[in-house]
Amino acid sequence: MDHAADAHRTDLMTITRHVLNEQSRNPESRGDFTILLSHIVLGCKFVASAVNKAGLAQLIGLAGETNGEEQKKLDVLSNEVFVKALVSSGRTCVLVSEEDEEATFVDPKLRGKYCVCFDPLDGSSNIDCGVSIGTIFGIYIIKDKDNVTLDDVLQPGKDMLAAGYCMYGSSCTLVLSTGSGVNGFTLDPSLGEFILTHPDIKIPKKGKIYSVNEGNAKNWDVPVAKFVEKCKYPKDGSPPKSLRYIGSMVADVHRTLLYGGVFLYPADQKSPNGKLRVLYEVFPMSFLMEQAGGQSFTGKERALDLVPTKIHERSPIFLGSYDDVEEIKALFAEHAKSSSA
Ligand code: AFP
Repeated sequence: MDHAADAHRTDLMTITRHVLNEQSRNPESRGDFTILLSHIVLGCKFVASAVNKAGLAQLIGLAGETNGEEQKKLDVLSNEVFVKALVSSGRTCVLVSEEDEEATFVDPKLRGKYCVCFDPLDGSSNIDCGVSIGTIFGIYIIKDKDNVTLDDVLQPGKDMLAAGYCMYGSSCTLVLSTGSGVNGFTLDPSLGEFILTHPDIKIPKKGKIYSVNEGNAKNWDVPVAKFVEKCKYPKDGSPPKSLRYIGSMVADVHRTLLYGGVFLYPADQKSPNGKLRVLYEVFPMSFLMEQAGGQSFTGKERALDLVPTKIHERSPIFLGSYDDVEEIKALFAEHAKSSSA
């Protein structure tokens, strides 16, 4: 009998156990973060289950059957689940959700020290064709929970305490960083627990894939067009890169993290700030990339240095393998130099 394998199977590293281990290294830790995370995990499990049933619900016409109410759209439902889970954790004081125009300030009686920015169901336009979608979140600490204002939310990404995403795909995977590397956990449906399956994820230094919506090429700026041209027709004798684009950020970033390469949603002539949102798309994914050894760039600066001025602000983004992002940075620098000459 293989005792080592057997011990492994009976000694499961669940996400809660993992985070407790990490927190125990901090003598000031009171378990608040672990409690907050367990509420996020609950939201993810709920959404995973709802996403799994989505196709079925439509096919057998569950909509509106029970009490005459319209069946809620999945993104609206997911938002409600996360807001309720986060508020009831007693550990949050302000929430920013992609679904809500305004930030939610938690009732003072239920307040804790954390701010959570999240997109409850990113990529939701892909639901009806069964493509992987996900929840993205970033977590900050607020200095004074009793006097919290919107300014406390508009912090640069580098001040983030933790970030992660949960991908609802062929398996349900939660990727998390609390600032000391990146770990991936897969939901074991028979246990209802996220188990550590991808410890200490490191993105390859250079990748063979680029990921971008090429339908926007007509409006691209010069450095973006040059980069994509280099991917297709490299002049240094290297093989061309493969193009992969799902159109669901969590899925595209997850592949980039595991296989390497670069994901870009640039600014263009039509959308000078790109499409993706700073607080709950750009920052969490940039935090994870840096923690995994990659880079993230806006076309002007390190993405995590950005200081947002509005909660739903957008920013262009280039993230992925260190060397690939370095190449993009060089093209932007070269372009800036030639335009100022
Ligand atoms: P939806 O949530 O509307 O599907 O948008 C998804 C998203 O915000 C992000 O997940 C994708 O990376 C990006 O938009 C795709 O945008 P394009 O459809 O313009 O390529």
